[in-house]
Amino acid sequence: MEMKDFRLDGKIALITGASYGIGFAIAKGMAAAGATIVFNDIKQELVDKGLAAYEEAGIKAHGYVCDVTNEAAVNEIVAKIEKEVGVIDILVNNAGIIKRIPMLEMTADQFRQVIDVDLNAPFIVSKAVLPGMIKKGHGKIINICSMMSELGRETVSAYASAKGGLKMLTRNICSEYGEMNIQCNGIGPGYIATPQTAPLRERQADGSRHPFDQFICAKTPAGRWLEADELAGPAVFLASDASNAVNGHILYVDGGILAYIGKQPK
Ligand code: NAP
Ligand code: GCO
Repeated sequence: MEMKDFRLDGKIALITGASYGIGFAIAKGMAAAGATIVFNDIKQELVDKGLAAYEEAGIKAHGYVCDVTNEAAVNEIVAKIEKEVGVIDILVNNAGIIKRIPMLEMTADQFRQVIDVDLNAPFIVSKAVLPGMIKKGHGKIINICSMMSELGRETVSAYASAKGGLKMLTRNICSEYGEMNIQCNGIGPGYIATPQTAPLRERQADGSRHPFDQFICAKTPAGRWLEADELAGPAVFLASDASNAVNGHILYVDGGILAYIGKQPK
Protein backbone atom coordinates (compact mmCIF):
# COMPACT_ATOMS: atom_id res chain seq x y z
CA MET A 1 0.00 0.00 0.00
CA GLU A 2 1.23 3.48 -0.84
CA MET A 3 -0.24 6.81 0.22
CA LYS A 4 -0.89 7.62 -3.46
CA ASP A 5 -3.55 4.86 -3.43
CA PHE A 6 -5.71 7.28 -1.42
CA ARG A 7 -5.37 10.00 -4.12
CA LEU A 8 -7.89 10.66 -6.91
CA ASP A 9 -5.59 12.42 -9.38
CA GLY A 10 -6.82 12.17 -12.97
CA LYS A 11 -10.24 10.87 -11.85
CA ILE A 12 -13.54 12.47 -12.89
CA ALA A 13 -16.16 12.48 -10.13
CA LEU A 14 -19.87 13.20 -10.68
CA ILE A 15 -21.65 14.13 -7.46
CA THR A 16 -25.41 14.60 -7.82
CA GLY A 17 -27.25 17.44 -6.05
CA ALA A 18 -23.94 18.92 -4.91
CA SER A 19 -24.50 22.70 -4.91
CA TYR A 20 -24.44 22.71 -1.12
CA GLY A 21 -24.81 20.39 1.86
CA ILE A 22 -23.33 16.88 1.99
CA GLY A 23 -22.69 16.65 -1.77
CA PHE A 24 -20.71 19.89 -1.76
CA ALA A 25 -18.62 18.75 1.23
CA ILE A 26 -17.85 15.40 -0.43
CA ALA A 27 -16.95 17.14 -3.70
CA LYS A 28 -14.56 19.50 -1.86
CA GLY A 29 -12.84 16.48 -0.27
CA MET A 30 -12.53 14.72 -3.62
CA ALA A 31 -11.14 17.87 -5.26
CA ALA A 32 -8.54 18.13 -2.48
CA ALA A 33 -7.55 14.51 -3.29
CA GLY A 34 -7.03 15.50 -6.95
CA ALA A 35 -10.33 14.66 -8.69
CA THR A 36 -12.04 16.80 -11.33
CA ILE A 37 -15.46 17.71 -9.98
CA VAL A 38 -18.68 17.53 -11.97
CA PHE A 39 -22.01 18.15 -10.25
CA ASN A 40 -25.62 18.69 -11.15
CA ASP A 41 -28.59 20.25 -9.47
CA ILE A 42 -32.22 20.53 -10.31
CA LYS A 43 -32.38 24.31 -10.96
CA GLN A 44 -30.06 26.73 -12.80
CA GLU A 45 -29.98 29.09 -9.79
CA LEU A 46 -28.68 26.24 -7.60
CA VAL A 47 -26.02 25.31 -10.15
CA ASP A 48 -24.95 28.99 -10.31
CA LYS A 49 -24.86 29.16 -6.50
CA GLY A 50 -22.81 25.94 -6.46
CA LEU A 51 -20.37 27.16 -9.12
CA ALA A 52 -19.76 30.34 -7.10
CA ALA A 53 -19.19 28.29 -3.92
CA TYR A 54 -16.71 25.95 -5.67
CA GLU A 55 -14.88 28.94 -7.14
CA GLU A 56 -14.65 30.52 -3.70
CA ALA A 57 -13.15 27.25 -2.43
CA GLY A 58 -10.57 27.39 -5.25
CA ILE A 59 -12.16 24.49 -7.17
CA LYS A 60 -12.83 24.54 -10.91
CA ALA A 61 -16.05 22.51 -10.99
CA HIS A 62 -18.31 21.69 -13.95
CA GLY A 63 -22.00 22.27 -13.15
CA TYR A 64 -25.04 20.96 -15.06
CA VAL A 65 -28.78 21.38 -14.61
CA CYS A 66 -30.47 17.99 -14.49
CA ASP A 67 -33.35 16.37 -12.64
CA VAL A 68 -31.97 12.98 -11.61
CA THR A 69 -35.43 11.37 -11.79
CA ASN A 70 -35.68 12.08 -15.54
CA GLU A 71 -34.00 9.18 -17.33
CA ALA A 72 -33.79 10.90 -20.75
CA ALA A 73 -32.29 14.06 -19.19
CA VAL A 74 -29.77 12.00 -17.17
CA ASN A 75 -28.64 10.07 -20.27
CA GLU A 76 -28.26 13.34 -22.16
CA ILE A 77 -26.21 14.97 -19.38
CA VAL A 78 -23.94 11.95 -18.92
CA ALA A 79 -23.24 11.93 -22.69
CA LYS A 80 -22.53 15.70 -22.50
CA ILE A 81 -20.17 15.24 -19.53
CA GLU A 82 -18.31 12.44 -21.35
CA LYS A 83 -17.85 14.79 -24.34
CA GLU A 84 -17.01 17.98 -22.42
CA VAL A 85 -15.09 16.62 -19.39
CA GLY A 86 -14.43 12.91 -19.91
CA VAL A 87 -15.73 9.48 -18.88
CA ILE A 88 -16.87 9.39 -15.25
CA ASP A 89 -14.71 7.30 -12.88
CA ILE A 90 -16.59 8.06 -9.65
CA LEU A 91 -20.33 8.57 -9.14
CA VAL A 92 -21.80 9.77 -5.85
CA ASN A 93 -25.58 9.39 -5.75
CA ASN A 94 -26.19 12.18 -3.24
CA ALA A 95 -29.30 14.10 -4.41
CA GLY A 96 -32.15 13.32 -2.07
CA ILE A 97 -35.35 14.60 -0.50
CA ILE A 98 -37.33 13.81 2.62
CA LYS A 99 -41.00 14.29 3.50
CA ARG A 100 -41.73 14.05 7.21
CA ILE A 101 -45.41 13.11 7.21
CA PRO A 102 -47.14 10.48 9.41
CA MET A 103 -47.89 7.45 7.23
CA LEU A 104 -51.67 7.72 7.60
CA GLU A 105 -51.54 11.30 6.33
CA MET A 106 -49.10 10.65 3.49
CA THR A 107 -50.56 10.23 0.01
CA ALA A 108 -49.32 7.50 -2.31
CA ASP A 109 -48.17 10.26 -4.63
CA GLN A 110 -45.99 11.84 -1.90
CA PHE A 111 -44.57 8.39 -1.11
CA ARG A 112 -43.74 7.87 -4.81
CA GLN A 113 -42.00 11.29 -5.06
CA VAL A 114 -39.55 10.31 -2.31
CA ILE A 115 -38.92 6.85 -3.81
CA ASP A 116 -38.40 8.51 -7.18
CA VAL A 117 -35.60 10.84 -6.03
CA ASP A 118 -34.00 8.68 -3.32
CA LEU A 119 -34.14 5.24 -4.98
CA ASN A 120 -35.17 5.34 -8.65
CA ALA A 121 -32.73 8.17 -9.44
CA PRO A 122 -29.61 6.34 -8.11
CA PHE A 123 -30.68 3.41 -10.36
CA ILE A 124 -31.10 5.78 -13.35
CA VAL A 125 -27.79 7.63 -12.85
CA SER A 126 -25.82 4.44 -12.08
CA LYS A 127 -27.25 2.82 -15.22
CA ALA A 128 -26.15 5.85 -17.26
CA VAL A 129 -22.52 5.84 -16.02
CA LEU A 130 -21.90 2.07 -15.82
CA PRO A 131 -21.25 1.51 -19.57
CA GLY A 132 -18.44 4.13 -19.49
CA MET A 133 -16.96 2.54 -16.34
CA ILE A 134 -17.13 -0.95 -17.88
CA LYS A 135 -15.30 0.31 -21.00
CA LYS A 136 -12.69 2.05 -18.83
CA GLY A 137 -12.14 -1.12 -16.81
CA HIS A 138 -12.88 0.42 -13.41
CA GLY A 139 -15.44 2.50 -11.55
CA LYS A 140 -16.62 3.59 -8.11
CA ILE A 141 -20.25 4.22 -7.18
CA ILE A 142 -21.05 5.63 -3.75
CA ASN A 143 -24.68 5.77 -2.67
CA ILE A 144 -25.58 8.15 0.12
CA CYS A 145 -27.73 6.02 2.40
CA SER A 146 -28.95 6.96 5.90
CA MET A 147 -29.58 5.86 9.47
CA MET A 148 -32.96 5.07 7.92
CA SER A 149 -31.29 2.33 5.84
CA GLU A 150 -31.30 0.44 9.18
CA LEU A 151 -33.76 2.17 11.50
CA GLY A 152 -37.32 3.43 11.32
CA ARG A 153 -38.94 6.37 13.02
CA GLU A 154 -42.25 8.20 13.02
CA THR A 155 -43.05 10.21 9.85
CA VAL A 156 -40.33 8.93 7.50
CA SER A 157 -41.91 5.79 5.98
CA ALA A 158 -41.13 6.80 2.38
CA TYR A 159 -37.58 7.96 3.14
CA ALA A 160 -36.77 4.81 5.17
CA SER A 161 -38.21 2.60 2.41
CA ALA A 162 -36.10 4.40 -0.20
CA LYS A 163 -32.87 4.40 1.83
CA GLY A 164 -33.35 0.74 2.82
CA GLY A 165 -33.83 0.00 -0.88
CA LEU A 166 -30.73 2.02 -1.74
CA LYS A 167 -28.67 -0.19 0.60
CA MET A 168 -29.85 -3.24 -1.40
CA LEU A 169 -29.30 -1.50 -4.77
CA THR A 170 -25.72 -0.93 -3.54
CA ARG A 171 -25.25 -4.63 -2.81
CA ASN A 172 -26.82 -5.57 -6.14
CA ILE A 173 -24.60 -3.28 -8.23
CA CYS A 174 -21.64 -4.80 -6.35
CA SER A 175 -22.93 -8.31 -7.15
CA GLU A 176 -23.60 -7.60 -10.81
CA TYR A 177 -20.52 -5.54 -11.75
CA GLY A 178 -17.85 -6.54 -9.22
CA GLU A 179 -16.10 -8.76 -11.74
CA MET A 180 -15.79 -5.72 -14.04
CA ASN A 181 -13.69 -4.01 -11.38
CA ILE A 182 -16.54 -1.75 -10.27
CA GLN A 183 -16.99 -1.14 -6.58
CA CYS A 184 -20.34 0.10 -5.31
CA ASN A 185 -20.52 1.06 -1.64
CA GLY A 186 -22.75 3.24 0.50
CA ILE A 187 -22.15 5.89 3.11
CA GLY A 188 -24.74 6.04 5.87
CA PRO A 189 -24.46 9.48 7.45
CA GLY A 190 -25.78 10.02 10.93
CA TYR A 191 -27.53 13.30 11.72
CA ILE A 192 -25.73 16.02 9.78
CA ALA A 193 -26.33 19.76 10.13
CA THR A 194 -27.55 20.69 6.62
CA PRO A 195 -30.63 22.55 5.27
CA GLN A 196 -32.40 19.14 5.02
CA THR A 197 -32.29 18.75 8.82
CA ALA A 198 -32.64 22.46 9.71
CA PRO A 199 -36.32 22.07 10.77
CA LEU A 200 -35.18 19.50 13.37
CA ARG A 201 -32.72 21.93 14.90
CA GLU A 202 -34.86 25.09 14.96
CA ARG A 203 -34.88 27.00 18.22
CA GLN A 204 -38.23 27.01 20.03
CA ALA A 205 -40.21 30.24 20.54
CA ASP A 206 -38.78 30.47 24.10
CA GLY A 207 -35.20 30.11 22.78
CA SER A 208 -34.78 26.54 24.01
CA ARG A 209 -33.38 23.76 21.79
CA HIS A 210 -35.74 21.77 19.58
CA PRO A 211 -36.73 18.52 21.40
CA PHE A 212 -35.49 16.51 18.37
CA ASP A 213 -32.13 18.28 18.57
CA GLN A 214 -31.80 17.21 22.22
CA PHE A 215 -33.00 13.69 21.37
CA ILE A 216 -30.36 13.27 18.61
CA CYS A 217 -27.51 14.55 20.81
CA ALA A 218 -28.57 12.05 23.49
CA LYS A 219 -28.75 9.22 20.92
CA THR A 220 -25.29 9.99 19.52
CA PRO A 221 -22.26 8.86 21.56
CA ALA A 222 -20.42 11.82 20.04
CA GLY A 223 -23.10 13.96 21.76
CA ARG A 224 -23.54 16.33 18.81
CA TRP A 225 -24.78 16.74 15.25
CA LEU A 226 -22.09 15.92 12.71
CA GLU A 227 -20.75 18.33 10.08
CA ALA A 228 -21.01 17.58 6.36
CA ASP A 229 -17.20 17.91 6.03
CA GLU A 230 -16.82 14.85 8.28
CA LEU A 231 -18.15 12.70 5.42
CA ALA A 232 -15.40 13.77 3.02
CA GLY A 233 -12.66 11.40 4.31
CA PRO A 234 -14.84 8.26 4.13
CA ALA A 235 -16.04 9.30 0.65
CA VAL A 236 -12.48 9.86 -0.63
CA PHE A 237 -11.48 6.45 0.76
CA LEU A 238 -14.38 4.70 -0.99
CA ALA A 239 -13.57 6.53 -4.26
CA SER A 240 -9.88 5.64 -4.13
CA ASP A 241 -7.82 2.56 -5.05
CA ALA A 242 -7.20 2.10 -1.31
CA SER A 243 -10.70 0.59 -1.09
CA ASN A 244 -10.58 -1.63 -4.20
CA ALA A 245 -11.39 -4.74 -2.14
CA VAL A 246 -14.31 -3.06 -0.35
CA ASN A 247 -17.51 -3.76 -2.27
CA GLY A 248 -21.20 -3.78 -1.35
CA HIS A 249 -20.44 -2.29 2.06
CA ILE A 250 -22.34 0.48 3.85
CA LEU A 251 -19.95 2.62 5.86
CA TYR A 252 -21.95 4.28 8.63
CA VAL A 253 -20.49 7.65 9.57
CA ASP A 254 -22.80 8.34 12.45
CA GLY A 255 -20.80 9.34 15.51
CA GLY A 256 -21.69 5.89 16.91
CA ILE A 257 -25.53 6.02 16.76
CA LEU A 258 -25.95 2.45 15.47
CA ALA A 259 -23.65 1.08 18.18
CA TYR A 260 -25.50 2.71 21.05
CA ILE A 261 -28.57 1.69 23.05
CA GLY A 262 -29.04 5.24 24.35
CA LYS A 263 -28.34 7.07 27.61
CA GLN A 264 -29.60 5.38 30.75
CA PRO A 265 -32.03 7.51 32.78
CA LYS A 266 -30.36 9.33 35.71
P1 NAP B 1 -29.93 18.86 0.98
O1 NAP B 1 -29.24 19.88 1.82
O2 NAP B 1 -31.41 18.93 0.86
O3 NAP B 1 -29.26 18.72 -0.47
C1 NAP B 1 -29.77 17.80 -1.43
C2 NAP B 1 -29.53 18.36 -2.82
O4 NAP B 1 -30.16 17.49 -3.80
C3 NAP B 1 -30.17 19.74 -3.00
O5 NAP B 1 -29.29 20.56 -3.72
C4 NAP B 1 -31.41 19.41 -3.80
O6 NAP B 1 -31.95 20.48 -4.54
C5 NAP B 1 -30.89 18.31 -4.70
N1 NAP B 1 -31.98 17.59 -5.34
C6 NAP B 1 -33.17 17.22 -4.80
N2 NAP B 1 -33.92 16.62 -5.73
C7 NAP B 1 -33.20 16.59 -6.88
C8 NAP B 1 -33.43 16.10 -8.19
N3 NAP B 1 -34.58 15.50 -8.51
N4 NAP B 1 -32.46 16.25 -9.12
C9 NAP B 1 -31.28 16.85 -8.81
N5 NAP B 1 -31.01 17.35 -7.59
C10 NAP B 1 -31.95 17.21 -6.63
O7 NAP B 1 -29.60 17.44 1.57
P2 NAP B 1 -28.32 16.96 2.40
O8 NAP B 1 -28.70 17.00 3.83
O9 NAP B 1 -27.07 17.58 1.93
O10 NAP B 1 -28.40 15.45 1.96
C11 NAP B 1 -27.70 14.90 0.85
C12 NAP B 1 -27.97 13.41 0.82
O11 NAP B 1 -27.60 12.85 2.08
C13 NAP B 1 -29.43 13.03 0.63
O12 NAP B 1 -29.52 11.85 -0.14
C14 NAP B 1 -29.92 12.78 2.05
O13 NAP B 1 -31.02 11.94 2.11
C15 NAP B 1 -28.69 12.15 2.64
N6 NAP B 1 -28.58 12.20 4.09
C16 NAP B 1 -28.66 13.37 4.77
C17 NAP B 1 -28.49 13.38 6.15
C18 NAP B 1 -28.54 14.61 7.01
O14 NAP B 1 -28.57 14.48 8.23
N7 NAP B 1 -28.54 15.81 6.46
C19 NAP B 1 -28.22 12.18 6.79
C20 NAP B 1 -28.17 11.01 6.07
C21 NAP B 1 -28.35 11.03 4.71
P3 NAP B 1 -33.15 21.36 -3.82
O15 NAP B 1 -32.48 22.28 -2.88
O16 NAP B 1 -33.85 22.03 -4.97
O17 NAP B 1 -34.05 20.35 -3.14
C1 GCO C 1 -35.06 12.52 9.97
C2 GCO C 1 -33.80 12.95 9.31
C3 GCO C 1 -32.97 11.76 8.86
C4 GCO C 1 -31.62 12.22 8.38
C5 GCO C 1 -30.68 11.17 7.96
C6 GCO C 1 -30.29 10.25 9.07
O1 GCO C 1 -36.08 13.16 9.79
O2 GCO C 1 -35.01 11.56 10.77
O3 GCO C 1 -34.01 13.85 8.30
O4 GCO C 1 -33.66 10.88 8.09
O5 GCO C 1 -31.73 13.18 7.40
O6 GCO C 1 -31.04 10.52 6.78
O7 GCO C 1 -29.26 9.44 8.66
